[in-house]
Amino acid sequence: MTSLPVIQTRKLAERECLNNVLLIVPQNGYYTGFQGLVQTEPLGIEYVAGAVSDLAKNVQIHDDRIRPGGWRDKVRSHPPDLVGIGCQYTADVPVVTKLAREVRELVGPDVPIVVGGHHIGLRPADAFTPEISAIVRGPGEQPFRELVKGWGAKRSFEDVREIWYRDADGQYVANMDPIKIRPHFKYDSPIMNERPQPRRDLVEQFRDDYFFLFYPKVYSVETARGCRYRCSFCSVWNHHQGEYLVESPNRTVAEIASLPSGYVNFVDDLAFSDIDGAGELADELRRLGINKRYWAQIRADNVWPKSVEKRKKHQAVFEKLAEAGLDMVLMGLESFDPAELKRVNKGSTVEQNVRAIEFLRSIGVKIWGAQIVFPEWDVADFDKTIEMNRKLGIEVPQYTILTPLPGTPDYERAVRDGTLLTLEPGMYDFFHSVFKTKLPLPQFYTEIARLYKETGTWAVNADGSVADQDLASRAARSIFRDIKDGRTVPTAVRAFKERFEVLRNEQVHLARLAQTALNQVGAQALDQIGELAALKDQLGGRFSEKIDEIVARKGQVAERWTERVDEITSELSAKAKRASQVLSPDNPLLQG
Ligand code: B12
Ligand code: SF4
Repeated sequence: MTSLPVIQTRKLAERECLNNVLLIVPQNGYYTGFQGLVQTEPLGIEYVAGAVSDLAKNVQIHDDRIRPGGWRDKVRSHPPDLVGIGCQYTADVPVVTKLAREVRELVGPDVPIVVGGHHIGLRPADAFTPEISAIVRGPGEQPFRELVKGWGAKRSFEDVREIWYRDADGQYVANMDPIKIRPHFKYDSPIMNERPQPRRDLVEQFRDDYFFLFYPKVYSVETARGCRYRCSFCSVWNHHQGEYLVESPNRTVAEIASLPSGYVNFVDDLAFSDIDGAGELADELRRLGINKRYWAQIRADNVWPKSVEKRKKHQAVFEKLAEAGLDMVLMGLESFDPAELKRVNKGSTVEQNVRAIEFLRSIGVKIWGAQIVFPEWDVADFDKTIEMNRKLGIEVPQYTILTPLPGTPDYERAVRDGTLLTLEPGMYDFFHSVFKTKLPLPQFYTEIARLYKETGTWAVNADGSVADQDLASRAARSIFRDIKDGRTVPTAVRAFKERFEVLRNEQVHLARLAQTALNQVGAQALDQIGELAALKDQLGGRFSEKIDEIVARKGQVAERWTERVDEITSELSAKAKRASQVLSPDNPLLQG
């Protein structure tokens, strides 16, 4: 038996200073989207727990996505000295602030409630509520450790860096320098190598409910943090202040080898960018005979660099990764239109997208193609996207509406230009448009459902025929192999197919979106009327009467939109019912 590398982590040797720390993963703030397809372990919170394990007698994680309200039992059994809540997604804000209120009621006024995670570090003001005591920015291990120490020693957060905290007067104090983008890229990074191990043991109680697509009980692994690129819609590089740090392949291999699951997903925003390290990782996985399958997020230009020499080298590494078990990659394709790629500062080309897909296909790696739906799109743009996805045979297409996330240049620009329809965090879920759309909103949302319906591995045309027989057979063979090798079971595959229906069903899209979409439809219509009113003077007397009339009918317009959404929702509901009869989950491509 070949020996495994040892994971080198920082030796923690401080004295315990608190009895109980409780960390809570909030329920999901999303209405519809990928949460139905993927529910993975909360790796970020597990790292945070790992960072304070020597400082508290008892650290607990409660995953409220799996057992809503179960944190109350944990509070009662081990009254916490400090509570941490994650706020990863912008859309989670309403859930997190409500949860903080409920926790405050139960724990009383003297227990600090700390919120951390991707979104909240970039727009902390969302958590400036009376119940929340402090907010952590960026990677949480170090600041949270300092928070626990500060509270244990002095009942004070004054000396803790990278946080906002409430002082004695109830004012929020920012204990940090402004975000500074440092283009610091480090492979075999000591910071990464020495970070504590994630406390997976604390979420084992929820493991049966974690899944990734149709793989049950999947484990997540992080090998890198941050990104070297600067896409204008992406908040990752601000969260990490421009750094890109990769751990040693040894640490990754040791961690993977310690996991019991047959499927592992790398959570890195940018995996395998350290191409030599990726090569070593593949070699080690093969040398040790670790037989697992992997999912990772990559860029097309890492598979298809422009220079021929580089391309040869990179592709040789991807071939080795495929042999070592690389199963599927999420590729940030964003668009098949050069102007749109430029607009989002992607830095890769349409040709690279296409060539990378073709190459990966040739070595048996499946594609999860992440694409942006732009608010200016017309029906023809949706048609073009469907055509491209079918032509390229993208197995798992992901279409999300261009959303200016807090902490991105897109957001700053939109705020500056006043182009946002809403600042309501719940609407920043990638399935609502927060920009004005060219198509009327209900039609825009229906078109998005059509994208999902007419593309992808599980794409079945409205008449029940398979959209792409070749793709479907390939997917079926691959699933069959996963079942044979014990990575998944038929019930998990069936459950996934049922959940996937959500994305393809206009009824679900519209019904779930109707409530909130209405506000937007209203806002959009009112906005247009507002613009018209502003034009009044310029247009002169002839039109001014007409405009006055229209403005007076503002309220009625919003009302009519409401009726129209209702009409469309019920029309589609009937259609979806007919479609679902054809699309029985037991009519699988699996038999192929
Ligand atoms: C992997 C990933 C996925 C995977 C999930 C697989 C998985 N294993 O989780 C997939 C592709 C399925 C996915 C889906 C989605 N994702 Co995602 N995803 C990520 C990604 C790349 C990594 C998350 C991760 O595990 N990181 C590794 C851990 C170690 O880091 P961390 O979670 O950030 O935790 C650290 C800190 O945040 C902090 N921290 C975290 N929690 C807490 C709590 C406390 C108390 C404290 C003190 C600190 C703290 O300390 C941690 C350790 O350093 C992030 C990007 C990112 N860098 O965060 C995006 C990201 C979180 N996802 C994002 C989005 C939008 C989505 C989707 C909505 C996409 C879509 N349109 O459907 C869906 C939603 C899924 C859902 N509802 O659950 C956005 C969120 C943006 C936002 N502001 O809302 C991010 C930030 C990427 C981006 N910029 O676009 N995602
Ligand atoms: S979208 Fe991907 S490549 Fe672009 S900055 Fe974000 S993580 Fe990096």
